[in-house]
Amino acid sequence: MEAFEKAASAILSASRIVISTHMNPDGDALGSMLALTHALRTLGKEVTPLNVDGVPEILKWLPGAELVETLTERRDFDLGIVVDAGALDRIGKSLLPIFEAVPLLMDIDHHVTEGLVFGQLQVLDQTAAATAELIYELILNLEIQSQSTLVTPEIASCLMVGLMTDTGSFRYSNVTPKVFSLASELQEEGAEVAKIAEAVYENVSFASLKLLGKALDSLQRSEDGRVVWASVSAQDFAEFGGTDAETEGIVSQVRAVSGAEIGMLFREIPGRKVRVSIRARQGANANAIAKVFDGGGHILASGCSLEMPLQRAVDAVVTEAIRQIALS
Ligand SMILES: [Mn+2]
Repeated sequence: MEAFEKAASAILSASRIVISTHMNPDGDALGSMLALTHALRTLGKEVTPLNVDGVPEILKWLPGAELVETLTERRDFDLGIVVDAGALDRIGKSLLPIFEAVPLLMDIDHHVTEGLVFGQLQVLDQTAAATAELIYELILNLEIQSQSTLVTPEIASCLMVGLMTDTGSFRYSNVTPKVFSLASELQEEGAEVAKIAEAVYENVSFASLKLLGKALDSLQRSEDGRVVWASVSAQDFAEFGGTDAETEGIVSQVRAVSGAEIGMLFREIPGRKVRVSIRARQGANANAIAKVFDGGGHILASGCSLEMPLQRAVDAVVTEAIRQIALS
């Protein structure tokens, strides 16, 4: 594919490269950014990996996580690369001026939304399950063009994290034969699957498990069982000292209830508003519910925020969800 070759030669011509990814970074965002950082450093490039929120506790073990900075004073970059971001502004306000100032900007992503594509060079493929898939291909192109060996066990591990997390451990509908081939290659290259899975999935904070308990205790469903929801109150957050990010995964457990077509999690962020995560099963539409409350996302995963007390927010969104699901 021509895009990979063009991207690889632009990288080889650059010497001071700044890389970033979306705020609240996940496994694919950081895994992709760090894999590329390792490869470019091997090529002798000066690389500055940035993330506005830094590395979350659960991903601190990633090889190279300590290299990630939240901001830099430098402005002498000759290439900027943004991976897995969806849109340029998702890298965060404070990093935006750096990337708007680079002479050459590259967008590498598997989220492709018309109108949100940016930069002069793009490596975009919405059929890719993870940005990690595209980074691997790019690194292979860099190997060919530079005639050097770049893929190390560290790079393989970083990419495996992206692949594993963006496919829900190879369970989602984005899993293609290519995903399994890539996983196989990465394991050959030294990615330690069991270690990675343990670090990602069996590494939860005490607070997050307590908050999960609170949420599950609050679990409710509509009369016909098609809408299921749970909530975490500001008081729960205060009691266990957990953060919003530590409740991120709860909503998928809510949707997992048999018969649930819509699963929702309400989080009362202390001193702020009520954040609602909405997940749909195939056939239902989470986005249509979120839109009513000025939110958005995808058909299967969306969200919105409401500025009102928790119980009122629950009542409003649940009523709307039940109304919509009855029509579907
Ligand atoms: Mn991704």
